[in-house]
Amino acid sequence: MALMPLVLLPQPVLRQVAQPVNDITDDILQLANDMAETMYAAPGIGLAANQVGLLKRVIVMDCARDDEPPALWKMFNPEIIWLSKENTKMEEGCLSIPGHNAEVVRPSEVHVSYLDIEGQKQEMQATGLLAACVQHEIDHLNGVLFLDHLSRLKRDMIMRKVIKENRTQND
Ligand code: K1U
Ligand code: ZN
Repeated sequence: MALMPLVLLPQPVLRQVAQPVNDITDDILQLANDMAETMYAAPGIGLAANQVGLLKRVIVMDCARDDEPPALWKMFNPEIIWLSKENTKMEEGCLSIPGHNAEVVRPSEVHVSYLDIEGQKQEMQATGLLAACVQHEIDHLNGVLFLDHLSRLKRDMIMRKVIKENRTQND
């Protein structure tokens, strides 16, 4: 297992579309394991391959609370197949935009199809934090960031702060 460096905004890979995984090879399984280790170390509750610089449709998530056993999801080629009409507003963060959380409105419930670690097609249904997280991670695979769900005013405010922080770090 290995920790992978996280890609931060404004790296272009965060705006690119990841490509489907053809086979669940040992290399792809190793990538998912390394991503899970990186997510836990961050710490975070989800991670998409774009965030470690790879354009492959792989995500990992664990939205278990501290008082619950770990619930690690490894998903390959995840696809949203159903979205509820009802929406929920939830605070989101992003490991690629550290320190800039915001409230995001998304469908409250989703159904997702994906390949599991054995290459078998599976479906999951998610509500609450897991629903927000799986949508956030699938967005990453499509080059979409939670900022894109905010008003232009809020998005521009965060972008200005990120640019300022990057300038200060490079001074
Ligand atoms: O994809 C990412 O950038 C990871 C992101 C996922 C996410 C968080 C909140 C709502 C939707 C999606 C994070 O994990 S940010 C860090 C975070 O949420 C967290 C960190 C420590 C403890 C608990 C949560
Ligand atoms: Zn993110």
